[in-house]
Amino acid sequence: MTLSLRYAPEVEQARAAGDPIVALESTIITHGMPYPQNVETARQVEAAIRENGVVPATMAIIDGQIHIGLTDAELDALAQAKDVAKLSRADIAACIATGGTGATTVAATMICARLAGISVFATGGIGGVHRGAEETFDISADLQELAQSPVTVVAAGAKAILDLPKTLETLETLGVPVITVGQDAFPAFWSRDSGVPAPIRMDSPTEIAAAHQTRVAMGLPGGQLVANPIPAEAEISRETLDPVIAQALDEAAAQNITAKDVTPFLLQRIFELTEGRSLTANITLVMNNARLAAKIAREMT
Ligand code: PSU
Ligand code: MN
Repeated sequence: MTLSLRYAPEVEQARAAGDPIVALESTIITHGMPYPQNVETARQVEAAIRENGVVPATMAIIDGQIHIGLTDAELDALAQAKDVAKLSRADIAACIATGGTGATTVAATMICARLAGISVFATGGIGGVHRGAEETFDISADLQELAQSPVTVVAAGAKAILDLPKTLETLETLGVPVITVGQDAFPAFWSRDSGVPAPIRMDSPTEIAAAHQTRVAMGLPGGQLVANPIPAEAEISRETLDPVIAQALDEAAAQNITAKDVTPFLLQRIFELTEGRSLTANITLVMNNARLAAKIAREMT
């Protein structure tokens, strides 16, 4: 059988012209932010990529079709839809085969990007090893995907809802380069410094693009995680967030939230408990990642 990919018009044009493209995920829209800030942010992120001379391609599965880039109407419909499936590596093929609709996580977006030949992807934060994983075995499929699909993923690190040292250990075991930008410490999403050192530091998009292309030339499978710290003026300190995260984790345990529901539940509770401050920071860091991803994509073409 052959897979049919449905390209948005501007993505189709960019492909024909050999222009750079940056992939974007859709779970951040459906499960990561409330409406209408989710669609407003998605539009701003796409605009920031275009301003840098690059074409954005937001991924989603709609009625069983892999969409590489969404029209504005599709983006809006997805942002307003209720009970959209959250698709990772394990569920994306079943959704396509049964004609379903769903949003792509980091892992599923990397799979779509690979199919479309797109090498750079911007998002907010990646999934990782959850706190208490030694009991629950809850480790995001995003980590395995980074070991398999040749996509450079630009994120603001990983949230402190995760176990960051275990996340970095797992990435090392999987052979995934973790590159911080402009500092030595691994960033913790809303905070610039997680207190954990990162393995590699690079200060320019040129170096990051070269590192990606070197892996490809060597035949090494998998991508890279680029950890780009949130801009200082938007950061929320760890002291402010630690009790909020602790409360959200306690509530998740008390309410027996498990599996795919854990990350969306925690994000929603942290949004509520910070009275929206976490969302403002989230929007700023995604925009910052989009701009860096666009620069890396330009270096690769
Ligand atoms: N982390 C965030 N924001 C998000 C997500 C993670 O800071 O929106 C989403 C991404 O789509 C990521 C997914 O791929 O959650 C990870 O889910 P899980 O932990 O269930 O693998
Ligand atoms: Mn999980």
